[in-house]
Parts: sequence; structure tokens; C-alpha cells
Amino acid sequence: MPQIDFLLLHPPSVYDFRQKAIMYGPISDLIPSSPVFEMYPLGFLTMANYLESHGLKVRIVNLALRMMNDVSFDVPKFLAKLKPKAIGIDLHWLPHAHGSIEIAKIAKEIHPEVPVIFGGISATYFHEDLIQYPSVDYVLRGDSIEPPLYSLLTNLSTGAPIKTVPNLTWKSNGSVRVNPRAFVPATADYVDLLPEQIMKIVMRYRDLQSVLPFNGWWQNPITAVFTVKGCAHECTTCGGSNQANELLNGRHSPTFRTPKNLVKNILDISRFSKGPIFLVGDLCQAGEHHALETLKRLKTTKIKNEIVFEVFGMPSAEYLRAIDDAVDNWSLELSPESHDEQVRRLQDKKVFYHNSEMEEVIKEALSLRCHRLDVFFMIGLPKQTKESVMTTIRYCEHLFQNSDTRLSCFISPMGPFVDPGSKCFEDPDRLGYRLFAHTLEEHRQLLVQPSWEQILNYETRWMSREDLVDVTYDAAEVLNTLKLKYARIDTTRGQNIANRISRAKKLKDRLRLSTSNQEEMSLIERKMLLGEIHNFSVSTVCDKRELFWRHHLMSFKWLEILRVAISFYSNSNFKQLSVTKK
Ligand code: B12
Ligand code: SF4
Repeated sequence: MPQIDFLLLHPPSVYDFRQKAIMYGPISDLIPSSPVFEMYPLGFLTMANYLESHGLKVRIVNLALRMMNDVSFDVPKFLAKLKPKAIGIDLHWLPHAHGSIEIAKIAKEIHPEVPVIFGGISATYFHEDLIQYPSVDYVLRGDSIEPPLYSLLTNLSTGAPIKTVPNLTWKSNGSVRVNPRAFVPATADYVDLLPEQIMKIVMRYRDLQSVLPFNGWWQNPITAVFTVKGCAHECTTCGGSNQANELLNGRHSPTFRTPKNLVKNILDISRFSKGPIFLVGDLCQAGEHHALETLKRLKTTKIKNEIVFEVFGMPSAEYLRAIDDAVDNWSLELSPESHDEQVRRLQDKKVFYHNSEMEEVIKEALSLRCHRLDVFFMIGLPKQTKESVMTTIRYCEHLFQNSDTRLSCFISPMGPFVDPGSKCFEDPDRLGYRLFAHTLEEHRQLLVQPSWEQILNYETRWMSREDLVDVTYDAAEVLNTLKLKYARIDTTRGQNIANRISRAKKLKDRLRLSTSNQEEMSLIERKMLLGEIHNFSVSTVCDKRELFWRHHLMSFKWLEILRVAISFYSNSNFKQLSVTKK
């Protein structure tokens, strides 16, 4: 069995979802994951790259996906076979509050001497709560922790003092110690995300299925490239906003990757994959000069992959033309959140644009080679009412009427949680929010409630939890009809979604009755929902496949993959390092 210096585990949202009866709701319809939230953080790859390039051996195991794909996959048995020197578990997204702590418990029972290290945005926010759990030994705080993680692993191995490790929360003789946040990098170039390195990890442990990012990746082999750490915007509901970053990462403005570093990463990926590459973050946040410089460099690469651009403010026509000039295949993502300009203005005080400006951008993009344009709306915003949500759907019709089939619209509820660190979480009264959970433990308890109406950690002055749930299905139903009318989806798909929405609505009503009358779910609903993640919670606001990009028959460059495999097997001697818990 090859050595593992650091075992990175990605937990399911709820452990063990296969034995629970929960109606999770359409909380993940607009992302590649299912309600298990099986996608692991991009940071797993940057951490693995960094540690591997410093001589350590890292294994990534997407436990959530393994559990989904194989009902008999036994987590304790699997972990018992491994001999890691340290274990890392992400609590990046708060919806993993249940699964992450349960996995830590299991790991600790099996390997009591192995240090368990947590990290991620939610672990950072709740570091003092998290460290109190007996199975958690260390929490690394911040969204840029590769060098501190390396120090922690080497100090654990050599016996050097832990108090020198930056950004670390730990415990010593029963008391919690919080080391200063000394590592806040000035540029995001210090790490990379080399696909070649990840392929070597797959080959070393002969385990491809544990490294796959999400269920259905083979059908939608999208890769993501992060362009920035943090964000310049101030969206009130977002835990990755500028003010949340100040709170969590001590960063007053975002940290960007340089155009050179960014384009190198895109090129590295294109050597192995023909699939779409999603650029995470609006390039214009770093200024138009930075964005145009990136595009200039991108043009010289002549890569054929589809590049997906997201914009947070409204870009200039010049920027759109520069994209069109730089890449042959591109698409655009816009997130106005609401059609109502008053709601939009409240959501992001820093940047505001009128609908008319957005419509100009849409017109310009569609006059170019933009082959797909997705417009995203959200439910659960400050000042947003049920009527406002339904008017948003009417606005979608206006957009459909004034565009072609390349444009589509999506709407989803903000869920299951409003992000900790966001303005709405930190200052709920002022923004009209009522929170049902504040601590980590309270969120853990919410996650195992019978239905998403009770799982939501908030309601607003304008919409109760019941309203949020009802209007989600109502809006989804009308939007689905419009997509059929304006040929955004075909009849089979439209009919299928209409049926799914209708079934989900009925179940939601039955659950509402049974849980309020008897305080617990009746046997019939329990039977319907036992181990169920798909039937009532996936594709119940739109068909997940609407978000897939064009598919290539051969999405991977197998010759290049073979080259790496051959070079790996003919040259596999790696430095070893011993890490033990102090
Ligand atoms: C890109 C992105 C996505 C991508 C996913 C990309 C990916 N696989 O990571 C998509 C669009 C799919 C997505 C989905 C979701 N997202 Co998101 N996402 C982001 C975004 C915009 C950037 C994150 C990023 O790329 N960072 C760069 C990478 C390289 O770093 P990283 O992954 O953060 O990893 C570093 C650290 O966090 C830490 N770390 C992470 N894990 C671990 C584990 C250990 C052991 C250690 C030591 C350290 C560590 O170290 C890493 C390296 O330095 C942020 C907002 C922002 N401005 O930051 C939101 C954000 C992280 N997402 C958020 C949310 C809520 C979600 C969803 C739950 C939304 C939903 N209901 O669908 C889902 C969950 C997806 C899932 N697991 O299946 C919230 C999280 C708030 C919270 N506390 O929970 C954020 C902050 C803002 C937001 N609302 O979008 N997201
Ligand atoms: S939701 Fe707003 S604040 Fe959050 S990452 Fe997107 S643009 Fe930035």
C-alpha cells in the first residue's frame, strides 16, 4: 500500500444520507452536485499540488461520491484499510456541518493516533466551536493555507512546536489556542492546480473514482480555474463577499492571479481536456487592463476549449469584443439575482446596473460568437416578496422574447443556508432576516430535519420559510412552461420537469401536514424518502442537464494522459515523510 502523508476526505452533507429520510429540496439544482454536495473544494487540488511539490504524498478521497455511487460502500471499513499520517477534512461549505463531523468521529475511532485537521470557509468561521469536538485536533483558518498546512505537517512529523504554525487553531491541555493569522498572501500565484499532478495521484493509489469531482462528471467534464481569492463585491447574502473576507481572511480587497499564471493554468488543463473551462470570478474585478491582458495572452494559446466567463457588474462592449477576439468558443454567465432594481440595489450596494444596461450587454454578446448566455435569479433576497419573485419570471419571458435560444434563465432558492459571515447573517435584524441557527451545532441539527422547509436557516421579513418553499416551486413551474414555449428546452424534458415539480410539491404538502400534526414524518413518507436523494430533490426547479455544456465525443486527450501514465510508472520514487500526532 503506497504511503499517505496526508489523506484528504470530502464528506457528504449528511452522514449517512443513505439511511435517512429527508426531503433536501432543490438546493443544488443549479450546481453540478446533488443535495449530497459531493463536489470537493477546488482547494483540495491546490493543497495536493503544493504538498506534492514539497515531497509529501497526498491522497484525495471523495467519500461523498463513493457513498453515492455504491450503496454498499462502507466508510469505516474503507478508512481502516488506509494508514495515513494525517487526515484532512473540509468544512468549507456549511451544508457539510453534519457529514464532516461524523466522518471525523469515525476516522478518530479507527485511527486514534492520527491527527485530524479541518479547514475551509465554514471551519474558519466556526473554528472555536469546531475545535471543541473531541475528534477535531486542528483547524487551519483562511482560504489560502497551503504553506501553513505544510508547516503543520512537518512540525507534527519532526516534533517542532505547533505554536509557530500560522493561522492554526488547536488545543493544548484542554485549552483552545489560536495562533495569529500570519499567512495572508499578497498574490494568488503562490499555488497552482496542475492536472498532471492529480493524474499522478490517481495512478499512485490506482483509484480514479475517489478523485472524481462530482456525480456525472464524465457527462459534463467541466473544470474550474480560480482567478481570484475573495471578491470585490458586497452582496448581502454572500459569505465570500468583500466584508466576509475581511472578517474571515483579514483581507481588505481581493487577491488576484496574474494573467500569466492564470493563462498557464488554462493551457495546462487544455492539454488533457477538451471540456469547458469555467473561470471562477469576474476578470474585470482586477480592472479592465488586467482583464484585457488576460485575454491577450489567452488569444496566443489558440485553445479550442469552451471558456465560460462570469461577470458580476456589467461589462463594456469593448470587453465582450475582446473576449470574442481572444477565444473561439465562449459563453457568459450573468447573475442579476432579481428583475427588481430596488432589490438588486440592496443586494450589492457597491455595484449597481439597470435592467436596460444588462439588456444591452445581452444584445451585444449575442451579436458576437457567444454560444450560450445564462441569466441567474435567486429567491430569498432582502425586500423580495412572493409577488416580486413571480414578476422576475415574467421578466424572464421578456428576455426570452428579445433574444434567441442561446439565452436561458434560471432561478433557485438561496439554500439551505444564508452564509455565515454575510451581512444578512451578521446583521439579520437590520436586513430583515430571522435566523433559525447561529452555532455550528445548531446547523448540524438543522441538516437532519425532515424537509428543506425546516432545514433553511433563515426566513425574511417579506417571506416565511413556507413562502420561500412555495414560491420556489411556483416560479419553477411557470419558468419551465416559458422555456417550453420559447424552445429553450424540448417537450420531453419540459414535461419531465413539470412532473417532477408536481410530485415534489405534493410531497412537500404531505410533509407539512404530517410533521406539523404528529411532530414526525408518517411511515408512508418515510418509506418514500428513505435513502432518497434524487426523486424529490434533483431537477425539481430545472433539469440539471440544462446547465451542461456542449459535449464532445472525446472530451479527454487520451494520448497526453497515456504519456503521463508511462512517465509515472517508469519514474515513481518519491520522498517520504513521517507525520505522527504529538
Ligand atoms: C467557485 C465557487 C463554487 C463552485 C465550486 C468550486 C469548487 N469545487 O470549489 C460552485 C459554483 C460549484 C460552488 C457551489 C457551491 N457553493 Co460556492 N463558491 C465558489 C467561490 C465563488 C470561489 C471559491 C474558490 O474557488 N476558491 C479558490 C480555491 C482554490 O480555494 P478553496 O476551494 O476555497 O480552498 C482553500 C481554503 O478554503 C481551504 N480549504 C478548503 N478545504 C479545506 C480542507 C482542509 C483539510 C484544509 C486544511 C483547508 C481547506 O484551503 C484551500 C487552499 O488554500 C466562493 C466565493 C468566494 N468569493 O470565495 C463560493 C462559496 C465558497 N460557495 C458557497 C456556497 C454556499 C456554495 C453552495 C453550497 C451553494 C449551493 N447551495 O449550491 C455550493 C456547494 C457545492 C458542493 N460542494 O457541491 C459559499 C460558502 C459559504 C459557507 N460558509 O458555506 C461561498 C463562500 C460564497 C457563495 N455563496 O457562493 N461554489
Ligand atoms: S455573490 Fe456577490 S459577493 Fe459573493 S462571490 Fe458573487 S459577486 Fe462576489
